[in-house]
Amino acid sequence: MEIRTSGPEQPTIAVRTVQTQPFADQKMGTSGLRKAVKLIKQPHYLENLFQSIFDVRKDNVGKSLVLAGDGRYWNLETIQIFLKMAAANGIAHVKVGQNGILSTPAASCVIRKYKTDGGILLTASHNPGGENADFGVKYNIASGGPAPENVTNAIFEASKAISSYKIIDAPDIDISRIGQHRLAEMTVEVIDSVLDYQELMESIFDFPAIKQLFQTGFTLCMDSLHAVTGPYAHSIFEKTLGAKNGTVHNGTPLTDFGGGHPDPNLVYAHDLVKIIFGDNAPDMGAACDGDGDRNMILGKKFFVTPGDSLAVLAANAKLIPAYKNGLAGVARSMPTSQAVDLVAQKLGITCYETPTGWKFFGNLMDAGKTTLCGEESFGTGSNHIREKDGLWAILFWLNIVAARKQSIEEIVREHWKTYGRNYYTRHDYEGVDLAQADQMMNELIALTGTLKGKKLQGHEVQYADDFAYTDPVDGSVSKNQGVRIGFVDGSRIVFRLSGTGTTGATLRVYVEKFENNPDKLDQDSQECLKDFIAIARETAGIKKHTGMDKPTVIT
Ligand code: VG1
Ligand code: CO
Repeated sequence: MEIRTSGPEQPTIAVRTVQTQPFADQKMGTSGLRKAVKLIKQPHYLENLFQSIFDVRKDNVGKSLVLAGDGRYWNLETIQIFLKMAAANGIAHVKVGQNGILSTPAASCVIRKYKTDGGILLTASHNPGGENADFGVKYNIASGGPAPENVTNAIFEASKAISSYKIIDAPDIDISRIGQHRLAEMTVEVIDSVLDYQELMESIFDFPAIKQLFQTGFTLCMDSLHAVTGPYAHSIFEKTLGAKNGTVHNGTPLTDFGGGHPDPNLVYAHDLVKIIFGDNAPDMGAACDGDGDRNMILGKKFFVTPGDSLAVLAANAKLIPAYKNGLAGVARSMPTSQAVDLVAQKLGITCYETPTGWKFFGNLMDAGKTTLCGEESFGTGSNHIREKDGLWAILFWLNIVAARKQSIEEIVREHWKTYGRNYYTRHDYEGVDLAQADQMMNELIALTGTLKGKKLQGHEVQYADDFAYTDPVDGSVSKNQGVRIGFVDGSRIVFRLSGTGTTGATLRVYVEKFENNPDKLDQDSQECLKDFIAIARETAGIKKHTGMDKPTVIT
């Protein structure tokens, strides 16, 4: 096949078909494919993956795609490979963020706004970046959301059978300047990374009220962790909303995120935590992850758990212009705290419980069944796009604070008084031997059938199962989504293995306990949950299988 470039005087650009061998490990996990950079760099590795995606899409000729990235190491090289392969596969138009920067929520926004046929997101999200760290590829469909399991499974099957890929030989495209370029018959449009996304935020929230809040002296410390949200945060908070210069910390995206873990939690966002719990702390602290879809919310010397955050957003949604008429429903991933369920009950709306991973919310939002969604892993979002959205969550909180004229701590404490408090923690055991981790999960699954009615350290088990989900919209079934043990007193333990790691296995243990005694709303979470943490360790044989006495990360 030959493709002619625009002018008749231009030489024809030949599509080169390159012979290749399949890689056996291109199965996407919870959110895209994540691998160590050194694996991604193997000859033909990314090309095989991209061709598998094009082959599964089938319909490529004349179509348009969005190409996004979080700025990590190997993004720029990958962008050039992808563009040349897109041109060779007949794609007509690719929108790429300037310098390759386009956050995951911004990509979802652009896909939807311009009705493109999907997008490729070059990110390993919260995983560290750099030459000796991780790289990743997410594939989103035309709805703007992550490809569902049937699509990622098909991509995996294609990747195991691939024998060749298509690419054109052409000079690299300059993506540092906004504007249009030609690549054979394809147009490459370099777009402003922030513009479309910021416009969407302005259409959802009461920007004048938030501006007013900053004018009255409210202070925010936003830590972008040297990842993708820096340019967005500078533009939205400092330039548009009038927060003082210096509000945004670590706002320049770096290929290695400054050597840190771009994961917004109390462990990895330690600099922000120090500021928030130090002297002269700002009124609010916030952070986002590598690709901008996660958020952490802090008040002055106060941490808001992701489960509480989701519940507070749901309870206060009517204060936000875009949600003033109420919510269609809410949804949370299974391990996420049940705090939002209580709000849904009071609002008289349905709360859906899905497996871990944002892709499971897509159908619910498309079908108009849910407006807000959230995960315990610092992910919150709504039907404004089809990804979780870190800056959106921060703006939501700012808008609530502006409307209620109360501090973040006051808002959360009032929430607990009304609904009770769901004490919550997640314990991660990282770097576990893969075979041991599988064996532990299998033993747990076998145990589930025997636990009902039994007392574990004095607490009676109400149910125990291996969570399976039937999508209420398309009927698809997802099995083995984690083991849950529920107790008669409403407490809950969940075990599952991570699907985003790149070395060994990571066991996640989620522990939750409900408390509505007004005198017991101010306990330390780890202390309050210690019985159930001990039950979890004992029941799963964590020490035996992992050799670890304590988790590597507690959130
Ligand atoms: C983790 C989180 C999950 C989240 C996923 C992608 O998955 O637990 O809630 O959707 O990361 O987030 P796992 O399988 O490792 O538990 V992101 O911001 O890294 O794309
Ligand atoms: Co992310």
